[in-house]
Amino acid sequence: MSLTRTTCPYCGVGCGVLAGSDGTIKGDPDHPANFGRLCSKGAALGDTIDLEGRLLHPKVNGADTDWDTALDLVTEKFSAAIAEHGPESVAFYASGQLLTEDYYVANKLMKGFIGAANIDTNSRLCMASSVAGHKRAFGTDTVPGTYADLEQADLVVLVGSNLAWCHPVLYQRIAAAKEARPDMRIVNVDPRHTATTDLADMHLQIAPDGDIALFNGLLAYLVEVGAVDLAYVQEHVHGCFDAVKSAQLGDPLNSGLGAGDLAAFYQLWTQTKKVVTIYSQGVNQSSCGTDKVNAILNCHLATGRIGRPGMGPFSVTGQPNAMGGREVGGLANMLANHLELDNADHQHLVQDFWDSPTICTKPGLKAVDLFEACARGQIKALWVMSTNPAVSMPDSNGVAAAIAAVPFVVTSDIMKKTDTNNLAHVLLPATGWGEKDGTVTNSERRISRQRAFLPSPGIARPDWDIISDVATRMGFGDAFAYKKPADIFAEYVALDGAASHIARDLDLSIFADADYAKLIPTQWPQDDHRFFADGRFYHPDGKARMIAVIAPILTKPRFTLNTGRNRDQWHTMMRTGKSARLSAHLAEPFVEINPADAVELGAAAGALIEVESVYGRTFLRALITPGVAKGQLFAPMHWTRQRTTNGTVNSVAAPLTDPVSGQPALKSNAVIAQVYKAKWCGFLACINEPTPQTPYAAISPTKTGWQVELAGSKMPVDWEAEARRLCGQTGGDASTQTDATIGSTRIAITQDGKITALFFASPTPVVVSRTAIIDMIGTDTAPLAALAGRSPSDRPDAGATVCACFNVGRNTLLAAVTNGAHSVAALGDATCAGTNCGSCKPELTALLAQAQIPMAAE
Ligand SMILES: Nc1nc2c(c(=O)[nH]1)N[C@H]1C(S)=C(S)[C@@H](COP(=O)(O)OP(=O)(O)OC[C@H]3O[C@@H](n4cnc5c(=O)[nH]c(N)nc54)[C@H](O)[C@@H]3O)O[C@H]1N2
Ligand SMILES: Nc1nc2c(c(=O)[nH]1)N[C@H]1C(S)=C(S)[C@@H](COP(=O)(O)OP(=O)(O)OC[C@H]3O[C@@H](n4cnc5c(=O)[nH]c(N)nc54)[C@H](O)[C@@H]3O)O[C@H]1N2
Ligand code: SF4
Ligand SMILES: [Mo]
Repeated sequence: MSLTRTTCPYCGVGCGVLAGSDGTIKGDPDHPANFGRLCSKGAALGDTIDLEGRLLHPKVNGADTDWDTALDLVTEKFSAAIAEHGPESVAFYASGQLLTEDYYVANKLMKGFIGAANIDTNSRLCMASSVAGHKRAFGTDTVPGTYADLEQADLVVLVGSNLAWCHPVLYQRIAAAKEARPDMRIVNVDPRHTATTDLADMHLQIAPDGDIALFNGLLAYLVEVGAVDLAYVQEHVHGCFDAVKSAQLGDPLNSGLGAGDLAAFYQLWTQTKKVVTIYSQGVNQSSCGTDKVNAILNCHLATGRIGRPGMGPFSVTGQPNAMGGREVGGLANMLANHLELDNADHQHLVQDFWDSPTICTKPGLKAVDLFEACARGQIKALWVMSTNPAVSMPDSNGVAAAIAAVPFVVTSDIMKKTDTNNLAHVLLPATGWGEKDGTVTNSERRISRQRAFLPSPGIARPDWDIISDVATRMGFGDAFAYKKPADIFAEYVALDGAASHIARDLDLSIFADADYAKLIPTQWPQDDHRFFADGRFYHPDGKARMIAVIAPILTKPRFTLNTGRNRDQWHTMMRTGKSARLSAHLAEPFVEINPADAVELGAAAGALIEVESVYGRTFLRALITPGVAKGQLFAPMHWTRQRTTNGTVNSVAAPLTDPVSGQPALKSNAVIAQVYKAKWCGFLACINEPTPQTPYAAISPTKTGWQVELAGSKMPVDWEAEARRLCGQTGGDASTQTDATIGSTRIAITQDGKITALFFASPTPVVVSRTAIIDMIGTDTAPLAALAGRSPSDRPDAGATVCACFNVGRNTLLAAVTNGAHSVAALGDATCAGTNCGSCKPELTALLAQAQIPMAAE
């Protein structure tokens, strides 16, 4: 089988992948991001490339149609809206998961040909505060360092980043560096304990949004102990030391940390020259996100610890092409190629280069404002590309209603059924990963190729091609006559050349003569380049700016809902949700809650918690853990209306934004919480895809079909009818067992001697081994034995999946620990767990720690 060299479509680490059309997936040993490593999501890419659920034909109002019909309609509606209401009456909402070529073309059409800047992207929810912070400090949106810096640092500070789960291969590179150099120190700044915390020497369990107080305190400390690099600052930086001296920047104790923790951290930081600060959504997704970024950058600038080996701030990008989107100017307040939207010279340059009839001269609507404009009726035609805002935006029910209010909505997606597609008039089938060609830029500015290794399914077309076709139908054919992605990439590089006289960081000249087909992963401006080593920044005077940022006064609602990610799911699960092995890691939306709060609410383990805000409510399974502090809750963002009833987290998230960047504060939502008093709870495993309508349900695929967790508010009159309705099975035999004393019901449905559904209901959360039940679906286990809920003795219950690559469950691992496997390596030898992608290693470490507590006490 010949393998194609391509790049992983998930996170911003940008790992190289060798992929085959038979689903073979291997880490590319030659790719400088991962040197052959992959994480669980990357390793499971082969599970997600089937055509199940794919959108294969354009649809207009729900019916399949041909491209001409669909695109003529899109063109007519957009053109009519522009003619009647002006260019600002239409909008694109794009994505950091588009390839650079797709993104470039979408931006060009909107800004140069439609003539408005109403193109914003999900990067607004992701990187906008980093972009704004970079620009304020450096004059450009520049990530100064490279991945090698993370390995060369003596101190890595992770702020608001769960690297172990969200950038697993970078995490593994740091973990390996620490193993090789045990003196390396790692500090984790996060209000909760995460898988990343396990690697840290110091966990600063900060109050939500306590970051500015923490880093302002560090800056004050640096001044106090004389650790500021005066020569560097004198030469290269406009400081904010007056503000520091006047103590205007606030009290570090407002970070929520104790004086001892603060002192230990400040000393460590000051004494260690080689410091890298990695930060992510705990910083960006905040109502003071841009200020947080600058509070961090201030400390690096004050000490000249930037742009040198093993030193610097490092904003890790989330999506595979978050960085590429920033380069081509995909946000509503950027132009293209790091050129300024509000600079007349830049406008003219881009307009001349594009030879376009017009050019936008003022910023467009940022994501939250954009959907509010939709709700107000201001947007007459909206095109959503490669993102699922009806789930991923805060106040997602409000956003869904806003989209529904737009007279004409188009989506381009690879999947048929998404929460956003359900609101659109026209669905356009895009080719997905493995089927399309283009480039992506990762967190260290490295441009890599994605290459096709599968045929295009149905009549799906690449995003750049769909957008160019609409541009052509709008009358702009000459400017969009691309035959292939290489043409677009060449134009993007040429625009950079045309702007080379304008002082910017972006420099693509290394790609000027590149052979696109053979392009190897290359950093701009060149490999291993670090910015600012020479102390030259991009403000007109060449100096960086420290910004005096004031720590906010923190309010304390009864509960602060923090949100984020699971190890094995990607955003709204449109791809990872297809994989049974990825879904086995955490199969249900949950909320982490502190034990003291659980007691206060009267929530036992496994209870459903109803979390409510002024925007909506959601039901989440209680995961009681001291890892979250009292008064805080944490829930993952992944579940959609496709996979749950009432389990979507953004239905309660507030659309509050950072005033500078417009990024929503998705990490701290004021909510109230109470136990949801269900009349009954249920668990169903079955072969058919279930269609629950209970107040709470969460569906996920299993290796034998589907599983559903349920909760109902009304006792069904007929349990068998309820079970049959849930799993959509009218035929076959049903065996029912009831236990009147505890009010439980168990039903097995068999067809032709095989078990097709097993249903369990009781007044309290169902206690039954999920893996054992799932394993019995499709087998000829006797119904009564199956209803006993235990694995047949020849198939021991493996427990919840920990290692997704080899499907190793918790019980199997605990058995191996009992049998003497007392290290991660020994567990790997005994069970294979952790020996492929290594993403579960933090959990193996935690499991060993837990399992050995009783032994240590003996
Ligand atoms: N498995 C997986 N990996 C992914 C993704 C995915 O969906 N799944 N998505 C990708 C994308 S697009 C992105 S943007 C990245 C996100 O990667 P990360 O930012 O690492 O992930 P999150 O879980 O969103 O949030 C990180 C942490 O911020 C903490 N936090 C919350 N509030 C605060 C605060 O006030 N201060 C501090 N210091 N910390 C706080 C949270 O507790 C959380 O642990 O992941 C990328 N990688
Ligand atoms: N509460 C909360 N909400 C959050 C976050 C959080 O931490 N907490 N994080 C935010 C962040 S950082 C991000 S990045 C967003 C992500 O949120 P979204 O971008 O909305 O989530 P995805 O599920 O990645 O959506 C991608 C869509 O594109 C489709 N798709 C995949 N490949 C292609 C392709 O090649 N072409 C086209 N046209 N479509 C394709 C997929 O099927 C899917 O429908 O969520 C944000 N929302
Ligand atoms: S770390 Fe995992 S998800 Fe991220 S690029 Fe690498 S393999 Fe893909
Ligand atoms: Mo993101």
